[in-house]
Amino acid sequence: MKIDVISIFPEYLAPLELSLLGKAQDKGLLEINVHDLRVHTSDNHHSVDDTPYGGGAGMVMKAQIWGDALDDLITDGCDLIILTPGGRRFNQRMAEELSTKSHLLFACGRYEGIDDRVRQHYSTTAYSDRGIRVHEISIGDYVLGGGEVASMVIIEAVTRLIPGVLGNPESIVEESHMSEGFVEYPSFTKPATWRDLEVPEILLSGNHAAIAKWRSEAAHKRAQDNL
Ligand code: JCK
Repeated sequence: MKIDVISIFPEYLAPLELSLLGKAQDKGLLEINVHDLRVHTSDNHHSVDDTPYGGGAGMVMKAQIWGDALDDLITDGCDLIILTPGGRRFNQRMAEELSTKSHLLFACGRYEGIDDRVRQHYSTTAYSDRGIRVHEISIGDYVLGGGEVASMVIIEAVTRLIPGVLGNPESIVEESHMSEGFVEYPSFTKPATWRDLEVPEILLSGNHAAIAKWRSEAAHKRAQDNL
């Protein structure tokens, strides 16, 4: 999978080069490239934003600069992901779907976001005929300062589903069964007693059917408590 990320703060995306994802890139399973939006500015001040038509607070990122940046990176069949607080809420199902794609292109805005004509332009048939799909995604109901952290969240959730990127394909299968109605059982490791707290005895029994039943019940109890 190839991933491109465009931002005015490319150094914000530095963690993508580290650890798990760094190794997947060394193995050739993944190629992540981060791009500085400001290389597409032509004025002395390298400005990427301007005041909003219709008035109101804050600034809006200019369509022309984003168009130039995206034109350089967009490919046939790619998925363009625009992070925005009003987008479709990201979930595990969307992560699974995106993990099957060959090229993801992330547009990380700042300020009040990107001139909407950028989304409109890349959503036209000229692009859909080339297999290019545009997604507006939000990672949750809270307001961030920009799309950078959101894109890292999505990249982490998506790339760990690519075969060979995560060490443990068994846990992926387990999670895919979970992805509707999200349930998770509590986990324990040695020692069996810690600060007077005991590991549930059933987990030491070796009775795999009983353990599976206990975990399912514990998971559903926890899911209820989260409502
Ligand atoms: C991308 C700029 C900052 C802040 C204006 C918001 C009413 C618009 C996100 N889950 C998520 N939360 N926030 C983001 C996100 C925020 C972004 C950008 C993603 C680009 N900003 C910003 C405030 C507003 N309003 C509600 C008016 C943008 C994701 N993914």
